Amino acid sequence: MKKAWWKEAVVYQIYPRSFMDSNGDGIGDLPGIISKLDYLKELGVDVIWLSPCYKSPNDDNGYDISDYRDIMDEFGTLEDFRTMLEGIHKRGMKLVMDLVVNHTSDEHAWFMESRKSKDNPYRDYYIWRDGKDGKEPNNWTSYFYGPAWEYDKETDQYYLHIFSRKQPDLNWENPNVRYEVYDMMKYWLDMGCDGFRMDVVNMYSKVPGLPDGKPAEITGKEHFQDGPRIHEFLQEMNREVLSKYDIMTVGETADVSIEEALRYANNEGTELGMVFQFEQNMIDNGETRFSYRKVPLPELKACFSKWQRQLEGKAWNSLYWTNHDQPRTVSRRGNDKEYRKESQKMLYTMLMTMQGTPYIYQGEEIGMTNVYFDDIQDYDDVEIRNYWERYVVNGTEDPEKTLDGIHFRARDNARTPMQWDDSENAGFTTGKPWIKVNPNYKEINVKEALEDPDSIFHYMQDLIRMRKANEVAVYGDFKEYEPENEKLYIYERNFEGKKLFVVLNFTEETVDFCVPEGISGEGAELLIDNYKDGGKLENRVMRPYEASVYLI
Ligand code: TEU
Ligand code: CA
Repeated sequence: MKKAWWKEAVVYQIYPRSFMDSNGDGIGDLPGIISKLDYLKELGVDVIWLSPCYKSPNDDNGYDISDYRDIMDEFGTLEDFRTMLEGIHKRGMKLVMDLVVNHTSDEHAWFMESRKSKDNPYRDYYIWRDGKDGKEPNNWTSYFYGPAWEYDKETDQYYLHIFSRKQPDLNWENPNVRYEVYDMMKYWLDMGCDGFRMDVVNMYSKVPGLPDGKPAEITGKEHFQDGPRIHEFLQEMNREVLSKYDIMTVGETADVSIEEALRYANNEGTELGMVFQFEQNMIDNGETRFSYRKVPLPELKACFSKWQRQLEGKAWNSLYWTNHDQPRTVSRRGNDKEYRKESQKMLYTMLMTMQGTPYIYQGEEIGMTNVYFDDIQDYDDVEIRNYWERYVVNGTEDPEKTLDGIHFRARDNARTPMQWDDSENAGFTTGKPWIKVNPNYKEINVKEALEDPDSIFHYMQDLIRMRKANEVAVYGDFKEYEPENEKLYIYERNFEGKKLFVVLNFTEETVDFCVPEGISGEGAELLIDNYKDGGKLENRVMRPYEASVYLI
């Protein structure tokens, strides 16, 4: 197992639009982040992953970039960026940028040129095709619904956009595109950035001929995910850029299989350092995007345990519960009412005691919950808006049922403003926030968490300290007990003669725990537990959402 600083790090993801507003326009910004760097240092995180802050018309909140080398007006200036980067480094932390190069904004200069004429030098920076029988070139559909093609009458052709129509896909077959991207990456790395999170990194390579896909909710995935040249492109990117810097890279690989993940995040370092698997997010899928199912614990455990065991010694896991595209963890996997604190602490005890790099999304450290807006107009996300338009307004879905699905799993659940204190707008802004603050900010906010010795925040600090003090928590192997147990997740980690033993109660019931064969509780040291009076390692009753970690 090769050691690396980014394997031992704990990452904190900031969604800048919702983190902290410094100038009262209701939108988070870089000076706002700068004002909170001491808070992040106090939490104990090592790396900040910053969601896109580049110039953007914000059709997809910054994931539609119109200038890769400058800062979005609403967030501030390049000067502010340099000040923030300096502030991060001065505190011994690192900054990982979000690389979004599967597509640009349609307001990017390259696309403005490309759409001018068929023989424009930038034409094949994008994917243009003639229609077929007066319709789109193939049957692919966008992640944001509707066809994945937009007709452009100027040149009587369609351009591909697997996301919104304002996010035209770049043509990675064109070496000019690839080398422009590599050049831009060096611009940020030479400025001192410490790596990249790579947006939809497994979608750059499309199957030649762009054949029709099997009809599905997102049609065509099989032809643009893990495409024929993706590993060639990433190995080229690695040779041209990544290998020249001591950086962290993590790929967002929607729907990736274990086999593919082992290629993207292999130990030889020929592509990326690690990837985000999506199996854990799809496990509670219903029949449609905004429907869901309750997941029996053995299924959830089987997913995490498989990724632990099958990457061990071959590749490195990312460990996360949520991000800016997922609902809040405590609402999805825990109990966001009477056991909000216990369950969130238990859930993050799991992340901090597995093999991989743990990611804490902003607000998770204080147990922020889903937002449950009753009025669909209160949601902002292009994905939600398009879905509602297509399947409720112009479709047959029952509004109540769809809204219930949105309450459970919509992306905006993670995008409501960070809750700093109990003053108006949770101290996020003195203006009108771009999206409403979760009404529970009066009870759930950083100020009360810092004052409460038993808060999730203080427990998260202890978890991070525990992980840093015990290499077995980082590099240990993974062995599960009682996989069929429907209430407890029990596993051990081993490294250089140390054994970590973890027992997690995923339910609001009291549950009997029996020490497994071969485990001796004698001399086991209780490292951390969310009830702070956890018992010895012996047969005992686990309380609701109780988490206990022992060093043997
Ligand atoms: O997400 C792409 C993606 O495949 C999943 O997150 C998911 O399918 C999508 O969010 C719709 O639910 C990345 C970014 O994380 C996301 O915020 C962007 O909207 C998207 O790419 C396009 O850049
Ligand atoms: Ca602002």
